[in-house]
Amino acid sequence: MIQGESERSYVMVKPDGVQRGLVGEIISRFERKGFQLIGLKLFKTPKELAEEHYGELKEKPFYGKLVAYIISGPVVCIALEGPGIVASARKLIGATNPLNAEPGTIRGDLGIDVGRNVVHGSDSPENGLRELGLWFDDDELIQWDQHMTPWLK
Ligand code: FUP
Repeated sequence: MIQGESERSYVMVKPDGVQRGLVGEIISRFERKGFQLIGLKLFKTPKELAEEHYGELKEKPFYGKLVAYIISGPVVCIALEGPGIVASARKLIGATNPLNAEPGTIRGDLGIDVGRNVVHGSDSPENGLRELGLWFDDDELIQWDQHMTPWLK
């Protein structure tokens, strides 16, 4: 994948979020915060990719159900860049279990089920790069300095 100086995170609207019509709401929260979109697509996940993405959780009892859920419908893959993006995106997303997530966070506002928790966000800068490499091809990511419109400078 394309390497840059700034931190990157892989955020994903999970199948429940797509089916419930929450894509715009979720992308909007990251845009309004000020993070830069560098990649975006609606995507039907191959099973092998879902298994690799959640490889660290292979031994967990919920792993099979988790993979089945992620491939149950299209997801929206979101690549974001900005200073401190990984930790900040995790704050905007909220706790893994939506019942424990603070109001004002995406999961806190929009979910009730840990097995249908609407959105994913990378948990470390290293995983941000790893996951972006899994979900995006190099040529799907934008380097904004080359494309930035003058009125935003
Ligand atoms: P998070 O980083 O918040 O996505 O949480 P984890 O990496 O610990 O878990 C990955 C996904 O596994 C969660 F998004 C939801 C699912 N999960 C369950 O289904 N049951 C659990 O008890 C814990 C996590």
